[in-house]
Amino acid sequence: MKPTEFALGPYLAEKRASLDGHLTRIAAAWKDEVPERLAEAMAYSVLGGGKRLRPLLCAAAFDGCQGAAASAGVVDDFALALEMVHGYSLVHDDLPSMDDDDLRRGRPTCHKVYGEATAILAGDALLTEAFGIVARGSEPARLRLVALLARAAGAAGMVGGQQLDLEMTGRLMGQGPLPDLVEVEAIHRRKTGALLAAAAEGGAVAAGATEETIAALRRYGQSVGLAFQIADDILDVEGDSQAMGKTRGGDEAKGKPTYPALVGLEQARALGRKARDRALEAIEPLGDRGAALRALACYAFDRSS
Ligand code: GRG
Repeated sequence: MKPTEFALGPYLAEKRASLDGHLTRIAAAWKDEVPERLAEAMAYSVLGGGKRLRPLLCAAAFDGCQGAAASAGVVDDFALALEMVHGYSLVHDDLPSMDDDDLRRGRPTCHKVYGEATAILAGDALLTEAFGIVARGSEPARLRLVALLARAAGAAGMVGGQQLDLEMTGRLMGQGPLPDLVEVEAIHRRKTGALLAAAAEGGAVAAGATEETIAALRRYGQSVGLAFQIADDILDVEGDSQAMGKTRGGDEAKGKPTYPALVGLEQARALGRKARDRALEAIEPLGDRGAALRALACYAFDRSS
């Protein structure tokens, strides 16, 4: 089956509706237990749209590995946690001390609405709650998923990537030497790729897949992460600001080390296609069961927002 032959739309719609339902219920529970302004800022940050790519990758990996219905609670919790960690990272990334952005998902950023201190706390709370959700059951896979998420989101993963990104941006603004592709890829592998790879790998772990399949899903997720990031860089040059919910050209204005800035648009597209193809190759052994994963790899690169 070719990637385009899979009806991605209905699959995504069903998975998204399920995730949004879980998130809405969790946010409703925050209203009872969490100081009002903090609960609002947390809900604002996870319920305000977004492509939900990480939970979708996780669900598709679980389905592709024929996860059993008995493990559905585990994969649903991991998918929720991924979206909450992602939400936290966006809230903190938008802060004045980081990227200083006013707009996210077509709306004012969390700190613009709730103030900087509450935005920091909302991010902290989302991160912490995410781990609580993965750990809230007794299935053995949950422990491995906690460790997987910690490694992907933590200092050697997303947080480390953000640190390298800040240092590189500062270096470029200070007219320091231009980075090479190896350096840029190292940043993106951590900053964006680690969580996307954990999403695919985690779906396979929740499904109880073999170590060989789990490793294949990890490779798939890493390549999807790279293709996704290259697409993000290209969209920043030629995407539609309204569709993206943020202003085009932000990377260039901030002196970000992007693929088009380094190698030009054509070469960036070629690198993105290569990464997407490596992702498709990694899941070949899944055969027809990998249809949703194949469609998602293509979407990660060919998307318009
Ligand atoms: C602050 C610890 C910390 C980390 C921030 C993810 C991240 C690390 C920063 C986001 C900066 C950015 C715009 C990166 C480019 C790729 C990316 C992660 C875009 C946002 O993710 P999407 O497109 O967002 O999946 P939606 O809104 O669709 O959920």
